Amino acid sequence: MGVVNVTPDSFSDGGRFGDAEQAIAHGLALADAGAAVLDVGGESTRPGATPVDADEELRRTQPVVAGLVARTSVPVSIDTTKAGVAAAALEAGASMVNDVSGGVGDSDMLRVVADAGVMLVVMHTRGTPRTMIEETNYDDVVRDVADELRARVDAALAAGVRAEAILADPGIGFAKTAPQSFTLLAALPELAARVEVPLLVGASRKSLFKRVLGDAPVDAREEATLAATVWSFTHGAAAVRVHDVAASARAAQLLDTIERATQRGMAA
Ligand code: PMM
Repeated sequence: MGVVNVTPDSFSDGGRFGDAEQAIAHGLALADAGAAVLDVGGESTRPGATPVDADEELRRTQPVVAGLVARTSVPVSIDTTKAGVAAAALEAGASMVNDVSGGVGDSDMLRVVADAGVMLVVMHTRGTPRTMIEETNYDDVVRDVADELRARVDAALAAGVRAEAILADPGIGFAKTAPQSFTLLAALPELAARVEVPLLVGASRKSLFKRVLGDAPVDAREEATLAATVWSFTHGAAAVRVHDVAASARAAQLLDTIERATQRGMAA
């Protein structure tokens, strides 16, 4: 999944793609680089970020969703917690909703997704981007995140979303300290087994890498992101959400080749 942020305050691309045409061009480049899905988002979820209203989010995302749907066959996802923004994007041809609130942020969201029959990403978080820094008390972070995520999956199923249409995301950096995020990455196989739907992992350029890289600039987090991609794909994740699609897509291609050779080796 390639990230197409259309926000003036996103920490990772600093609003460089704030203009719709630039965002569309960026999305098309990610599609060329091998993205399987393009994830368009108009509200920053950075810790402490100020919320934007639905009108502003629509103004940012709608032209980009429509432009990408018109110009590429790669499926488009809308990264939003608002049912109205999701509905408008689906109307414009998006085929996936990525909800970082896991369907909790807007009581109409799960119904909108179920009615449209599209794919849904339910991500684990607690509170809102403003409050999540305070919400990191877990008895056992792996078990608690798995249980809370599974509850979100069950709510989506109860609303009529098909099981095959759901991806679950542990929410790296959302209501988690850096050590908790690393613990979740370490426990991906256990999470996948507990949650029982395919996992998506979004670690790209996140601040947890500061722990390892010190104060290196954001661009230097790409190597760490690639390591997280390889780790995720070899430990039970079905998908990753990244800014630099080319590197992760090449790594995925290599992993597929090794996997096929392993299977041939076992069959021989
Ligand atoms: N992270 C961000 C935004 N949306 N969606 C999912 N499913 N998973 C994530 O980890 C996630 C997300 C924040 O990162 P960005 O500002 O770099 O897009």
